[in-house]
Amino acid sequence: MKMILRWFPHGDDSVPLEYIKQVPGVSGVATMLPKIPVGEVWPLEAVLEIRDTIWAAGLEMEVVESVNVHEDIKKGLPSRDRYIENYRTTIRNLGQAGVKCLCYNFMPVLDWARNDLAHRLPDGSTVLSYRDAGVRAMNPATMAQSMEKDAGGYSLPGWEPDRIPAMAADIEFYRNITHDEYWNNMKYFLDAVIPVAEESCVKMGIHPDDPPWEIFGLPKLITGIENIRRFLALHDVEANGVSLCTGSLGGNLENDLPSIAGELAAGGRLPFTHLRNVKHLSPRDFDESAHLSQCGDLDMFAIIKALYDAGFDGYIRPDHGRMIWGEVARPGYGLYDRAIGANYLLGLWEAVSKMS
Ligand code: DNO
Repeated sequence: MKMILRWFPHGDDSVPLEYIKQVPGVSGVATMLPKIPVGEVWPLEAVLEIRDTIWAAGLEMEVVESVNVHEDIKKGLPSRDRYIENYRTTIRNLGQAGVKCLCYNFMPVLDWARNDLAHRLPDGSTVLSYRDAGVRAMNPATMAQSMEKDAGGYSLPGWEPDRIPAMAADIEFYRNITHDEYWNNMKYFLDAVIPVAEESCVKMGIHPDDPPWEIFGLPKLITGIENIRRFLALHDVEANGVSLCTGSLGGNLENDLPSIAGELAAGGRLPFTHLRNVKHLSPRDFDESAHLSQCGDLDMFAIIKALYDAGFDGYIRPDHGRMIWGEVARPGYGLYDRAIGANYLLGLWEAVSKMS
């Protein structure tokens, strides 16, 4: 198991690599190339340049996150083949640079949805929160405006400004797509990219849908274990895996996270996990919380134990942290609370490993 943190390049992160290096037990970062438009190739030189920057700080770059899938692929349009070819080239380039895990998602239009990125908790910290009625009163454009207001000038992955104008038309488009058609579009993509991932020694890990239920009438596929099994069966090889995000799947209290984590890790289909806790106010209303079990609804000890017992040997990153101690950073991605979270999770891992 390796503990990593997410880091955004090109000066778009308040947290320097040198500070991440000082977090005990953290071996590397998950990064991305945000300046490359969705659908275009991540050129080898650009990937190597960012890898060298990360290496110079004494950290590893074995994981990339948010190699986003062009909407035409998800929609199944004839133009998808060009974008799929680009994706295959990107995977080869990443493999050549030593990347071992690629985290992506197949969510239509939206990457993740929250209606408040700076919800204040009684202790004065702020967190990302989801209120179902609030979300349903919005449309993607108003949600984007509200997010931008809270984002402190940082880009939000999946909510890049150039994506916003097309969102309303895209949502309309998906109203005419059935779930089976959407599964077929996903399979068409996997058929083309998974063999390249295998050749390139890159494990693909799909990120679950966040929240794990339908909003704005959009089809959601990666919402629970039944659908995850269906997804894995589309290509029954290790390179076709999951980036298990406990905070995303944990939005639905019916998802049994320790059991899902154990099943995926035991099957060798779990290259990456995002560990985050959530605290529900009702089944469809929740706040992201500090990572500790006592702060949310998820039992982090049970999740870590399930991973350990199943022989998990992938990457863990503490997902979104709270904003504390006056830190000013991209919502969810400050240093302080993620560093606390990483060391809490490492502590659980050490305890479980020594008890076993
Ligand atoms: C949210 C992140 C997601 C994730 C993408 C991967 O905070 O976990 O944006 O990186 O869904 O494609």
